[in-house]
Amino acid sequence: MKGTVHYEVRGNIALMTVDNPPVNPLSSGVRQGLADGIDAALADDKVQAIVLTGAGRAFIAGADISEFGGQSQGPSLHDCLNRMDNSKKPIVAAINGTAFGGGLEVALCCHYRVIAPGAPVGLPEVKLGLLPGAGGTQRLPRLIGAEKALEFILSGDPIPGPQAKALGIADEVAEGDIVEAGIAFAQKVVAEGSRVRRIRDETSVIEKDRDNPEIFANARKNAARRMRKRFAPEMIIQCVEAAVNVGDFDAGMKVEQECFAKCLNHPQREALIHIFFSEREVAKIPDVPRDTPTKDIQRAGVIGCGTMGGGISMSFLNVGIPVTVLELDQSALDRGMGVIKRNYDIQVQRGRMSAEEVDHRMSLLTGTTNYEDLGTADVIIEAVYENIDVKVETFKKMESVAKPGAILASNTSGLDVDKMAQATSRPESVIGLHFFSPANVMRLLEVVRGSKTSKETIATSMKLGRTLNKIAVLSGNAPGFIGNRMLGGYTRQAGEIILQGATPYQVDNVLLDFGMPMGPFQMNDLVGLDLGWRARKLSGVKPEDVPITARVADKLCELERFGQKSNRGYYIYPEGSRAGQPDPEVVEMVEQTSAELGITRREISNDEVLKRCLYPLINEGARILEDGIAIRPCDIDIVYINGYGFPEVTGGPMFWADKQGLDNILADIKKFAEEYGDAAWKPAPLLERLVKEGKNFASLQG
Ligand code: 3H9
Repeated sequence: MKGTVHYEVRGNIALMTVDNPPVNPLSSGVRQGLADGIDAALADDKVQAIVLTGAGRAFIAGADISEFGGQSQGPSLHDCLNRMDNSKKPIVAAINGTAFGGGLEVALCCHYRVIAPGAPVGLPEVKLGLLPGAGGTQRLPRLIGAEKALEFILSGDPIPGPQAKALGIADEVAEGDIVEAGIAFAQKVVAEGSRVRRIRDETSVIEKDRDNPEIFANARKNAARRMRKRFAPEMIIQCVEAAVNVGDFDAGMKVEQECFAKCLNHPQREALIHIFFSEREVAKIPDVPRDTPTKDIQRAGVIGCGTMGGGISMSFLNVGIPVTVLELDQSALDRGMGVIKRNYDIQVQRGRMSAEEVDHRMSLLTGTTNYEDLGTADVIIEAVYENIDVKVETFKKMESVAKPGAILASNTSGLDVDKMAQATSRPESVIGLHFFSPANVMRLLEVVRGSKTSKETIATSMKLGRTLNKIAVLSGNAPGFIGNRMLGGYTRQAGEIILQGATPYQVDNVLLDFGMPMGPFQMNDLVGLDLGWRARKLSGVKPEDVPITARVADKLCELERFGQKSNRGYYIYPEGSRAGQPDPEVVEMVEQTSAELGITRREISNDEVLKRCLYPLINEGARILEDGIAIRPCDIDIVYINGYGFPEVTGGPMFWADKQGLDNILADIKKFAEEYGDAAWKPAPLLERLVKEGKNFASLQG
């Protein structure tokens, strides 16, 4: 059995300490220890009260997530909670550190809660596709009211100790030794007559909520907007509704258990827990051990203060790391720094940041037009024009001013990092740090190792990702790395499908319905259709040589329909709106283009649209694994979810592929190869091998 609970009696107090490193989840051994400890304390006449705390940095991080979906041993958590509920001796939770999920629910089952100021409490189950299934949906509304409870449970976000006290979740915030504070609190309760305050018996707060159905209507409205396609939020709302309207605690618990079981058995739960573990897995690099020395990054240099350079600078400023940003001339520098300031000012207008905080962040930013000023930076990231010659020249200049040991990084989205490294005499310090736009918001950081990048540079870059509150995924150095390499087939297929019979709106709707934040044509409108069109014009591509999938976009550009920036592209955007409306003229233009190309249009089913857009991602993903560009399938999942908006509830493209059945996918790919040509639809050898061996991508996780 995993984990334990230490039991000791100090005078008239039984002290129980949960010990299951590193974060004390409620594994089987912990549940057994809780049950045994409570029994022992209740049986011991010397003991008048019980104090429950955690060893190390956590109180209890919740249920043991790795146990879900399998057989669990020992007593259930509900057995433990029933023992606590029935205790005639007061139980005080001394919340020393993280109390999440089932951990907070255990604390809510205690009769009193003393909390350390730095201890975060939260009910993050919704993020795992679950709900607080150990009484959280029933006890919390009784304590803080349905509205606040719903907000807290549906956000899944933690709050620190003092806020927990203000909200009514904790009785006391205690500085210093939390165990001593817990014991002192317990002694006080004993001295005052050992009142046992069970939250399950409180009714006054929920009675007030009973006449207010608006609370639930609002929660449903917000959940539909913020958690599109999620299963758990509605279940959570139903449980809290039951707490308020059913009134009887045990009947409410029954509703909670039924809803919890539905969540547990829902495919979203498995997918979201896959993501939880994958996010931790991607930090593990087989040939770069955890104890690899890392450099301290105290100052950053950024070359280029356009959209990417500005966003990258903000990522550093946001975590208090000073930045020197370089532009070629003063006016570009002023413009770029002005945009950064404006972005922060918008945060102030929205009430998300104080003016003082903006001043502080801006005070950490220094602008320059002189490369020498980058000499004090521990990492220099270039974010110049995406052209290998320009990048190589930039790396020569970077190396001439960078201090010894500084990391020299490129924000390229797919160019050869080794070519840049070769332009310097310190290729071991060169690495790709591919931020995604807007860089100050997007969570993904693709870290690209060149053939000579040192382990220290890799380990430092992965750690830097965490410091910047990003999720860093390591990629090998090959065109397009992981993310952009996979994207090619997706956008090409979307372009072909509209020429064969679908409209751009059908394609977008299918992908929106799948859960993508936007479809490929909405994405094109956002990025700007003119980028490719201008590049083709500049390099003198003849109209007949334009790829057929770019023909419609080029025609739109000839009409100055560049996308959102000109209020017209594939969609029409009413002034000031980012919600595009379909345009029959575009449909006509697409049909005319098909006719010009001699393509007979036909009805294309939504199912075919989805498969033809997504299967190229899977097929290329298999190649990326085979080439060793991504370490594991889960690395690809994390890239796609955090960089490209692939719906979290699917678990990412490779996890989703396993669920569809790789044999089904391969059969469709072969069918598409027959219909549309081998070149685009050649099955990846790894996909064929896995199907032949009856295996899936998960079997490669190791
Ligand atoms: C629940 O409670 C349901 C109940 O309502 C109902 C039950 C009936 N289980 O994140 P870290 C592992 S649902 C198993 O790197 P940090 C993690 O995988 C649960 N393992 O550390 C990692 O392993 P490895 C609700 C867990 O300091 C190691 O611990 N609770 C669990 O950055 C260190 O984790 C949650 O959703 C777990 N519950 O962050 C909380 N938690 O080293 C989930 C962690 O092998 N956990 N591990 O890669 C967290 O949010 C963070 O881990 C935490 C620590 C903030 C606690």
